[in-house]
Amino acid sequence: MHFIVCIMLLAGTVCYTSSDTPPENIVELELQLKTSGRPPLNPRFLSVTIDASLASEPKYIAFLGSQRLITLTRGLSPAFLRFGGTKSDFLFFDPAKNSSEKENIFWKKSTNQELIKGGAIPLSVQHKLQALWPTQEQIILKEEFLRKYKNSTITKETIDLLYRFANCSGLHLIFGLNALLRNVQDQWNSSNAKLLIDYCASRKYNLSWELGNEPNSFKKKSGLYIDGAQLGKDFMSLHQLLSTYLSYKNSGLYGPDIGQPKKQSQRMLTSFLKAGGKVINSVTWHHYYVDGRTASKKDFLNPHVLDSLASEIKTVFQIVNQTVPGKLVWLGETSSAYGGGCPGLSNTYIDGFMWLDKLGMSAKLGIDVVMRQALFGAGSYNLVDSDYEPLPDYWLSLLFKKLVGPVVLNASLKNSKGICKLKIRVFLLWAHKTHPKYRRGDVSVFAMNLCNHTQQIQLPSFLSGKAIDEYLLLPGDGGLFSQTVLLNGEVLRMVDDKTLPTLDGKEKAPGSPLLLPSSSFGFYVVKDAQASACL
Ligand SMILES: *[C@@H]1O[C@H](CO)[C@@H](O)[C@H](O)[C@H]1NC(C)=O
Ligand SMILES: *[C@@H]1O[C@H](CO)[C@@H](O)[C@H](O)[C@H]1NC(C)=O
Ligand SMILES: *[C@@H]1O[C@H](CO)[C@@H](O)[C@H](O)[C@H]1NC(C)=O
Ligand SMILES: *[C@@H]1O[C@H](CO)[C@@H](O)[C@H](O)[C@H]1NC(C)=O
Ligand SMILES: *[C@@H]1O[C@H](CO)[C@@H](O)[C@H](O)[C@H]1NC(C)=O
Ligand SMILES: *[C@@H]1O[C@H](CO)[C@@H](O)[C@H](O)[C@H]1NC(C)=O
Ligand SMILES: CC(=O)N[C@H]1CO[C@H](CO)[C@@H](O)[C@@H]1O
Repeated sequence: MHFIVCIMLLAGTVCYTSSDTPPENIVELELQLKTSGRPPLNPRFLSVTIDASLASEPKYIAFLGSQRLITLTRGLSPAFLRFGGTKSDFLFFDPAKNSSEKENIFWKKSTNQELIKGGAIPLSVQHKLQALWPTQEQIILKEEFLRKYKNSTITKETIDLLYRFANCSGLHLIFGLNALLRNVQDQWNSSNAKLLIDYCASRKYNLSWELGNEPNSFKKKSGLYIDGAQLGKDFMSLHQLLSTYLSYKNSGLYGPDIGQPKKQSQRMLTSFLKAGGKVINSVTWHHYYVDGRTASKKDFLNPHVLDSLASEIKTVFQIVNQTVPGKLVWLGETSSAYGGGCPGLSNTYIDGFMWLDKLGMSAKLGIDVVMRQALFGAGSYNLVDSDYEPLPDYWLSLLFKKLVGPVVLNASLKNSKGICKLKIRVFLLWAHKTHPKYRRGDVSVFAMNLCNHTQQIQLPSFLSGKAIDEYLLLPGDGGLFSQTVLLNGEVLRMVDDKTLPTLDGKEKAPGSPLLLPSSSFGFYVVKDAQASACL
């Protein structure tokens, strides 16, 4: 069959016939309709975190009272909301203290209570918090930089506001308990955790638990060394404590939130899992590609940096396989760059390459949940900035939620070559069967082009008669460093504080070419691909 395809580029129009040798840039995607062998994705596969540093000063937790933030977060439901991070090991719960009274310079005593009851943060309070925030953010980042952490007190209102935020957003809260409260024999002292759990139980809060953050670096952060076997025992005692509550005897318990699996962390993870692995529901570890203080634009576009995740995933699976085979594995905290992210990179369009690649690779390699550090808060790796503006990674996450999963299929590229070989990254999943527009048998493909020229993705011939919805993302003004993103040419933005935009695909006539411009992300839903029939 001969048909003419014309591609309109800024430089002019290029035409070729389908039976000609393909243009040099053509990338043929060989769709293999086989499962990748991994179990279906967790419905909460893409999840988010709030760093515990947001509660360093009690008043800032009121940021979470924003209707706008709740609307944005609800878009990502179902998901987990992990409250944790280094600071969680420096938080002390004081049930007798009223935070609002101490903070009362501009804060009406009743504000928190109103928030908890379902009100939204008053605009005047929000603006005051935002005006104070840059100073607070510097304090938080400095603590991290110096690895010197002050203890902070959290109150019942902290818990209430956090829980209310998760509950209103449709997210399941995971609370990271302080593991650095220790008895003389170095065992975990659970008395403060018990007060906190008592309080949550009294409010009938439904949540899950973690204990400690990156225990491999406790020594650097606090001077205290705790070995993996001891931490395993501590998890056993937390599990024992939870089993005494009707509300929590079946609640989730996740850990040990180990850092990057370098040698020492690998040993710690192994001894932890041997001692306490049987009481956890999933094994959590953390991953960052680069150091936010030194990372460059090149790193964010480097396929070898992206590929480094695969070997770390394999390392963790090997350890899990040898100690607690079959246990689920989560990326319990993860982002592009550690140290709060890389300003100008982690909060712009360019971060999407690391984020989308991580989602695709984690899905392919069997990770059950990926928790993005962070949804909101200090640093530059957040999905939503402190003016409550959703950043490009937010929109990528939203599209992923709406279009992707739960069955992961095997995608691979035939005949990609040259300098672009590693730079076109393609992943394939079953379309979300809960998306109103799509149904079982539809297939989602998502791809990114790190190369500096347009690539064409060609579906195998047996799919050439299928209709396709294309969702093409390109940066807004500012190119790779843009804080906005275009979906099929339109800037994505909220309609109002209560409404997200509808994400519409562009229907492509069967057989029309899929062009993936340089630095773009593409999601394609191939309708009626009959994936189920082929499995
Ligand atoms: C996925 O496809 C690639 C390339 O065709 C192949 O090497 C690999 O074994 C496949 N994986 C699975 C799990 O089928
Ligand atoms: C804290 O506030 C609550 C409600 O406003 C009040 O009942 C309680 O006595 C206060 N506690 C302290 C220690 O002031
Ligand atoms: C645990 O901590 C509490 C509060 O700091 C303290 O009263 C208690 O004695 C500690 N328990 C042990 C066994 O050290
Ligand atoms: C608590 O939340 C989990 C996760 O959403 C859910 O599976 C469970 O049924 C809930 N438990 C109760 C008692 O509502
Ligand atoms: C798990 O370990 C067993 C035996 O040690 C090995 O045969 C199997 O291939 C491993 N599986 C994975 C996923 O590493
Ligand atoms: C694309 O990138 C390669 C190497 O990174 C470079 O050699 C080539 O000149 C670039 N092409 C364009 C059109 O910018
Ligand atoms: C404890 C609590 O506040 N739970 C609420 C969470 O949200 C659902 C509705 O989305 C309510 O029904 C629960 O009461």
